[in-house]
Amino acid sequence: MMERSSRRIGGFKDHELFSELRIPPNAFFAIRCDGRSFRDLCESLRFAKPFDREFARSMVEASKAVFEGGFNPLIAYIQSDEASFVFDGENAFNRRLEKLVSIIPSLMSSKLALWLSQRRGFSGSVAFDARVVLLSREDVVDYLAWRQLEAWRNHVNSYAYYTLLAKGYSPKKASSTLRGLKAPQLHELVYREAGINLAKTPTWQRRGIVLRWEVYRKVGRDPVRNVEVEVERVRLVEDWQPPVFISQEGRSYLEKALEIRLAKNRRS
Ligand SMILES: Nc1nc2c(ncn2[C@@H]2O[C@H](COP(=O)(O)OP(=O)(O)OP(=O)(O)O)[C@@H](O)[C@H]2O)c(=O)[nH]1
Ligand SMILES: [Mg+2]
Repeated sequence: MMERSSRRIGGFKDHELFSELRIPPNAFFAIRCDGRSFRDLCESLRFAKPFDREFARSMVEASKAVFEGGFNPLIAYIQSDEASFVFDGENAFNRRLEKLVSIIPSLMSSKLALWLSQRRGFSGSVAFDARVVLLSREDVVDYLAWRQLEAWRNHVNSYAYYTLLAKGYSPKKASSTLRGLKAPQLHELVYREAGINLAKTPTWQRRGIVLRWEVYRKVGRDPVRNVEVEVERVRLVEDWQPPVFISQEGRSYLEKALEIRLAKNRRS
């Protein structure tokens, strides 16, 4: 009996069926995290509807925690309660899927909870889910453009929805009224009823927020020759006014940002 149970204990390694699942070595991929029940969270913390700059700030801080937590995304894109981190064959944890989709959202969750606790007196817990999106190098810009299109749709729909609620519509009536309306009609409705021009709202509400790498020059000292030298470094910057990704300008912007990190990865 004793022998039987001790054989059983420690015999579960082969039950860890998914631990060997890995992202293919040369694939690009995105890990997209999405806040769980953030409608309720934002409601309980009284964040402004449909957009609150402080909430967006907290999402940016939570996303930065991934960069600070030992990961090396090429770029991150944030909109609403979601953040996408794009990687090129990231070597962290040997590209093990379970590790990536558990640690990355954990970094976001713990940082967000801490941030909200310090800024809003929040004492609960928060969670992000995470998924992997396999991409080729050529897919990366289109993937980001897809998420940005989602931001734009959400922006128009949310403004229209809250415009109707402010007019006294019930949530159900507001939803049914908006169903089937085309974008120009939604713009018109928001302009007529709330005096808001949806082409003029803050850029981050329409286009989301980017965390990208930037090259900068720094003067350092060459210890061997004992002379001042200019060196190139990269640093992470926040962009609250990104271009429209499907435009030519937007594509070049993303390609340039990706290339900075890819070049650095190739060197190191
Ligand atoms: N008040 C406020 N709410 C926001 C803001 N940004 C995002 N949200 C909320 O976050 C929600 C995100 O959408 P979902 O991810 O579909 O909703 P969820 O409640 O998180 O649901 P699950 O992701 O399915 O768990 C939006 O519907 C809003 O309710 C903001 O700036 N202000
Ligand atoms: Mg969510």
